[in-house]
Amino acid sequence: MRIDVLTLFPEAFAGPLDVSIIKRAREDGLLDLLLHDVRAFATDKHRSVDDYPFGGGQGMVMRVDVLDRALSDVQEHGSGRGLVVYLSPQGEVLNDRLVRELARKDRLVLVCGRYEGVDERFVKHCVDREVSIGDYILTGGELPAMVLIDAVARHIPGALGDEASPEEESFVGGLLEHPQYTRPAEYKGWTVPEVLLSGHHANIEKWKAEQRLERTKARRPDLLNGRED
Ligand code: 4GX
Repeated sequence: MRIDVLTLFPEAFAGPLDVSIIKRAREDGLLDLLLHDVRAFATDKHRSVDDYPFGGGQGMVMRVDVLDRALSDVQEHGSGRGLVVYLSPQGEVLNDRLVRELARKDRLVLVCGRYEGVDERFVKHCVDREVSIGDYILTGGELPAMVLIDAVARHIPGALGDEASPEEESFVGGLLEHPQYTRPAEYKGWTVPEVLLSGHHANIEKWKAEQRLERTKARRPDLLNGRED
């Protein structure tokens, strides 16, 4: 999978995507991540990428012409235009279903906004999906883009290695995970549920299923109401 990111802060992406599973997926050629500096597509002498909002109001808005040039240039390279995703609090909220849908694409182009957002004409004419990572406001779309990249990359076949499969994890059955324990079996008098030490596999599976259901009821009853949000 190829992911292109349009951002004013390409340097923000160094670090989080250079460790662990994502690092290995990139090294193995499963994930081709390309960062593009939007400011490189500014044409005036001040290299301006934003301007005052028509109709007034606080803050600045990212210019449609600069973003459109940046996107067109990126789309001229590589194969296919890719699915263009704009990260914003106005988008549909990211969940496991949407992550899997995006993971099936050959190419994604992620657009990160700063300031008060981007000119709506860019969203209307150039963006395929507007996606939010949750109902809170961040200072830009870079962290949301990194969250999306991380969540999607785990679903690229081979990215988790041979041992793990995303099919065996939380949300696959629409439920939360059961609690996990490891050695030592007792620490400061803190014990592990007896059943997990019993070696009785049928009882263990029954206990895990009960825990998943009870936790979901207690913590995320919304997940039980007809699947998804
Ligand atoms: N999930 N942000 C976008 C710029 C902006 C401001 C106003 C549209 C309207 C966010 C989120 C998020 C911060 C990214 C503001 N865009 N993105 N940015 N939550 O908070 O995705």
